[in-house]
Amino acid sequence: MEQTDKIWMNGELVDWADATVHVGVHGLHYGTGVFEGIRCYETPKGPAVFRLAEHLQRLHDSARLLYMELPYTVDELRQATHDLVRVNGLPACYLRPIAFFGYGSLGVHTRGNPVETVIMSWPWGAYLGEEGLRNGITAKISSWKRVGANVIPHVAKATGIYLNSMLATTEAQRAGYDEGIMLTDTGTVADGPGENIFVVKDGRILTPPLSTSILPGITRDSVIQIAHDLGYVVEETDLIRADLMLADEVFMTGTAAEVTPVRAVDDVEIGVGPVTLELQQHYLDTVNGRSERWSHWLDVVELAQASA
Ligand code: PPE
Repeated sequence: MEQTDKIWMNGELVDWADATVHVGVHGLHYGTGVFEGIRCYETPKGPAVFRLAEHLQRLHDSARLLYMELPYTVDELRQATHDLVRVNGLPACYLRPIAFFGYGSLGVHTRGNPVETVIMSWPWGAYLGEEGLRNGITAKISSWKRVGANVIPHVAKATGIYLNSMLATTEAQRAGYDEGIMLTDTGTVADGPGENIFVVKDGRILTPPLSTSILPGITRDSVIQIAHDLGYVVEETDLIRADLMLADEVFMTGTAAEVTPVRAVDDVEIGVGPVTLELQQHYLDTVNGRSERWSHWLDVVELAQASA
């Protein structure tokens, strides 16, 4: 991670090196936190954060599912994000809001622990590599199942859930693949460790429904809307492993991964297809401010405004 100047922490902009906590914080011991991954892009209008309010609303929803009360409203966090982007002066960056139960008492109950709220920002390139973005990645069906809806609420982007993702991605990479794909307990396709999954078959675009233990991805939602607007039929439907292998195209979406083609699943070559590349182009044109069609998703940061 590339160090930047400031980190927003509990209402203040502090130096990168000073944004520290005690080893006794609850979130470290039990994974009791919620977070977001957001990208700010360099656009002709200045730095613009993609669907910032939606990401911050999801942070609030995640907190609610963990019985956690966030001390800041969506609007306060939006202002904080703008301040951070301004003060760090990066044309483009990845933003990582995180809220977790802090230092107070241990024991799995969260009672007595304050909620710490932090936003970090740093430059983050292509998640699955520039080469992956262009020519596609390889994926392996993970032997680790996606956490079920009644295990941990998968709708929450909760830090503890990411042990599930860490196992899947580590297993896949140790076996020589770029990424893992997780199935549910009943064997339908869920999502990647940090991405949602789409299949293109006979001109239609298919993706697992929200009930399939997936994170309700904001990139997923954006790509569905873009595809609809371009005239594609998009179906949210259960997919099985064979649907991936027999697909015309497979791709993954995520804030970090953007729209990344999957060129092979379990060593079955699928290749990179035209629908994926068309959606990827529209997505990248939108986030980088090169296209007006979906420009309402960009939250432009006014650089002239003084920091709060
Ligand atoms: N599923 C999972 C499990 C997931 O973590 C992400 C985001 C998505 C789907 C896509 O969601 P969205 O970003 O709203 O389109 N993963 C974030 C964190 C990745 C990481 O390694 O950290 C991200 O892409 O920022």
